[in-house]
Amino acid sequence: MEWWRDAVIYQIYPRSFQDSNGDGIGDLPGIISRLDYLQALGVGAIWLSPVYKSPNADNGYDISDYREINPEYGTMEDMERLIEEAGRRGIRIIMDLVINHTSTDHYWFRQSRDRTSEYADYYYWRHGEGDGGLPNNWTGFFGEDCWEFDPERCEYYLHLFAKSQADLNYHNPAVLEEVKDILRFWLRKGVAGFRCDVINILWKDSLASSRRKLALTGSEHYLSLEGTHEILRQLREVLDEYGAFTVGETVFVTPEQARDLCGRDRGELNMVFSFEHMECDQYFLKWFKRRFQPKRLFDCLVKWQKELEWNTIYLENHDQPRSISRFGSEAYWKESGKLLGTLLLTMRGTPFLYQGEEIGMLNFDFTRMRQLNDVESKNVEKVLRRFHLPWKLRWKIIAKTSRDNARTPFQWSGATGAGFTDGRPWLGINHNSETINLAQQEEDRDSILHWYRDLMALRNGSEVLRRGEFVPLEAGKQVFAYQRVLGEERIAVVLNFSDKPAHVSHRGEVIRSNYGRDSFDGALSAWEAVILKQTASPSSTPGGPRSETVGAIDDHAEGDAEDR
Ligand code: ISL
Ligand code: CA
Repeated sequence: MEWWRDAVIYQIYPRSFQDSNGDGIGDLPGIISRLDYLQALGVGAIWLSPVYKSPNADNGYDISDYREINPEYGTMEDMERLIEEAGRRGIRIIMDLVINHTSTDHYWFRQSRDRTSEYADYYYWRHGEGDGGLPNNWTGFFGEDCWEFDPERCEYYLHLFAKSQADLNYHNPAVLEEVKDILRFWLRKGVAGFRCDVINILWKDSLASSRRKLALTGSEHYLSLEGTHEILRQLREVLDEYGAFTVGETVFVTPEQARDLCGRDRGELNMVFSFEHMECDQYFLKWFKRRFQPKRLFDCLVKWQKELEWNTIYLENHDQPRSISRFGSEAYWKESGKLLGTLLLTMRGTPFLYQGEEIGMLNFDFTRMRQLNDVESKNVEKVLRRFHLPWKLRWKIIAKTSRDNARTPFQWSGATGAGFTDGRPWLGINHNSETINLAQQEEDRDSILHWYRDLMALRNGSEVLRRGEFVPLEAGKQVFAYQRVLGEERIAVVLNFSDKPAHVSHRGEVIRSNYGRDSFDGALSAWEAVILKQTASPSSTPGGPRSETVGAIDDHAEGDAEDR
């Protein structure tokens, strides 16, 4: 039934995965040609970032036809073949569902410009305030105003993202009916479910101006409101006809709001992508980076592990910088890559692995704006310029945060084009592709790739790793340790997030070590990750320790004596 509790889900950013025809753009036949690779890796489902028809202002997150495949990626026949070929390998396909907005190229929007058309109210159209003023003072996600004037209709339309991504108006019931039909269309083709883009902002309760904030002025009028819950319940009815699964991308959610969106009894989503752990290395907004302090990440992960019965686990996606560059150490690239993989694959929840993470791909080494494609980076650079920030500082901010860091083509080999394309890639290939690539790591038994493959097999074959309770043991300045507990079984994971060595009191029989150890005396080298099999101590009752607060090293010496 709930297959998604047992699977590792792999995210593909189609544009950058595998090109099959030399035009420099990844495509569906390219993905099909790599299904054997994904099957051998141990993937249970693929989440495809959007492949629908789109003018690509935001690389597919601006959809102009929900029932057509972007010709750059292939045809509907290719898509059907992908679903079938993946299914044959035991891999489900999850589509990206972007229903907060459509492209302004969408037929609905084009019709909507005419006030007499049946689509007139599909979007939020408003008059400006006074002379030249916008309908309200809200600000958008990409650092701009969120109203654009349309000369044909002589009104403004709302766009919380880029100018060409117009927000749909769910106060018009016809819009939701359209969306239900789109779901049915894809479910009938055999997709297993949807990743729902910015799904907690669908419902806007009013378009009133509000008090100016540093960012997202107006968001109290649309973040996780009851109207959105109602929409999700209605969509669930359709999804249930097909036994389909959903994961919602939910911006700015608290654990409490997340429970309301994906709790078992709610009949809405199955899980959510929360953002709090992605914000532990910033002040308020991602543009204001702060030094990464591992403890902040650990505390946040523990909080979410405790607060939700089940949720997603992820360290990367197409909007975030690469995790080694961010939470690991490029100097200890291999060790920290394996450590982050261990974290991803041993916590409780459904792991989402982003393409390239399994070979330790790093942030893009671009040096100028010209090399970027990301609409968000371009907009933000403009805003920073308006604030007269010097180029050096602007660049520092963009280089660390640009979404293109994770969007460079997959590094399949050390050849020109990195095995991704024979042509000119749509976005630059990282210069490190000569050393960091799949072909090299297939040969090297000690590679990050082999570590992932091995841990995925371990997880797929271990009920305690898939379903066990999460019990925090230690969340210090550099060491994160936790147990997974199921009945009598106990597995401890000990991770040293530092270039410096560490010492811990946890013991057990070594199942995996990224330093190849076969016994463990508590000493951890730089970026060392060990997985230990422990025996249950008579004093600890299963489930009991879950309610404990995260203790310091010495508070958790229990079980030591026995395990040694
Ligand atoms: O990327 C972010 C942080 O830099 C977020 O603000 C992001 O815009 C937000 O998570 C919404 O993301 C999703 O919807 C966007 C699209 O650009 C993203 O790629 C998508 O993941 C608009 O559809
Ligand atoms: Ca292509």
